[in-house]
Amino acid sequence: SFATEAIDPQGPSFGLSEDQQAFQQLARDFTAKEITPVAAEYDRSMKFPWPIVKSAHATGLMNLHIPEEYGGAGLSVFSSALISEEIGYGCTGVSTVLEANGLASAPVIVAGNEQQKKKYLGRLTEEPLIAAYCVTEPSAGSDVAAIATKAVKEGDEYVLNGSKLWITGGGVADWFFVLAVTDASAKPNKRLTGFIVDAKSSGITVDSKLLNMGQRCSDTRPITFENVRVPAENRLGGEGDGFKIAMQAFDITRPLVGAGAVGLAQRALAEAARYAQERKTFGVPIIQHQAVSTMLAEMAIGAESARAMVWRAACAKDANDPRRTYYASISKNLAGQTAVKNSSMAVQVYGGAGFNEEFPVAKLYRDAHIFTLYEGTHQIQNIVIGRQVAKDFAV
Ligand code: CS8
Ligand code: FAD
Repeated sequence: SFATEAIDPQGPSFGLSEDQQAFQQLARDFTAKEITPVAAEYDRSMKFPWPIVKSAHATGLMNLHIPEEYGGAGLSVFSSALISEEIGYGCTGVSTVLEANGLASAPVIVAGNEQQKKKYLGRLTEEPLIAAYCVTEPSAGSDVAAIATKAVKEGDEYVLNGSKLWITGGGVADWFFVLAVTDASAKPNKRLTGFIVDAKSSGITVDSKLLNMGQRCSDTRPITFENVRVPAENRLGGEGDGFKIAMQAFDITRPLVGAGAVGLAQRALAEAARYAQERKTFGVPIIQHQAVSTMLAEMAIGAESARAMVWRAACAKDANDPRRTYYASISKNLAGQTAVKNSSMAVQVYGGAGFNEEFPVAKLYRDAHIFTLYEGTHQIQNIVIGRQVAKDFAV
């Protein structure tokens, strides 16, 4: 019967190992000391948070999934998610800065040869450097297969021409992962090839930093490649492998982006719950008004369920589960929506103060929306999920 059913110690568990608790605590302490106190000022100044990057690098909170043989932390996606949530709790501008490095290094981890990994992953682990992932273009974001940047082979080099848009870390990067068309006549997902491009290569123009609604310390830029010569040894995998490499990177990073969104959702809950116990109306703290406590309950439901889904997706990737892409999309979608909803409810709980930048929740509200856009929009995650559902229930 149910009552006597043995609990399988190898089965699902939400308990964290000692190591995982230690990573989580390290990130929590780092966030409390080095991120939360300065988050509002970085939001205002829009400066790139170099001091935080350097300190995170020294503390071992960057380059989490780079394998140890290249100097990285060699952490599972699950443990990385624990850390991303903590950092996102302090400031998702900062978590985006740090995660974008993870995104740029993911194609190299997935498809790089030994020499490429040593050189480019090694650089990131030796020094606090930034790398950027250049896929999106002015005329193609969701439809990755439709990008137009070209790479033409000439001898033992490729010549790159084209424009990328919305590139996180674009103005501060040491190297780029660039996706380009190598065979325009091939079927859409065989047209593309991935390259590692040194940022100092001649022919690269990085435009001014874009003024975004939120996450303003993160550096987002347009980048143009004009006759940029890339050594053939910097090609990742074979010609035509680029689309799949770019997608495989998302299997790692979508749960981690989701984790950052959970951090924001949890922060919104914490700020709102504290405020609701201090602010009084009609003679009682507003938390005693059921309409307010219901908002807090909904925020808690959102944060807890999004976290559970992020953990599920991270474990699926770590286990190389064939459904990892599906779970990654569900986690990113749920966590992104939850961040938007929780930050919106936090503004509501604060009343007029929620609309004012002196209080923390206005920033959360502005920072949240990007989670439904970057790393694949809400609608694109639903396409990935919907395709799996159609397969699961094929008639
Ligand atoms: O185009 C795909 C997509 O995901 N679009 C969204 C683009 C996106 O997410 N962009 C994000 C840019 S980076 C960014 O925003 C960074 S933000 C800053 C850092 C943040 C850090 C906090 C799509 C719409 C899902 C699919 O496109 P289609 O053209 O329909 O292709 P498919 O038919 O689905 O697939 C073609 C082939 O590729 C294979 N595939 C697809 N996904 C995967 C994964 N792993 C391995 N292989 C994959 N995940 C698929 O199986 C097809 O293979 P075939 O052999 O052709 O059958
Ligand atoms: P579009 O693709 O033009 O979509 C517009 C709207 O149409 C969206 O609502 C979308 O969901 C919807 N839509 C599109 N196609 C469909 C469909 N088939 N079905 C239903 N709805 C659809 N990119 C990088 O490569 N590297 C980065 O580092 C990076 N960082 C970013 C940082 C920021 C701050 C921002 C804003 C963007 C960043 N991006 C980056 C780009 C981001 O991934 C794209 O903006 C995103 O994938 C959407 O592409 P798009 O903006 O071209 O929108």
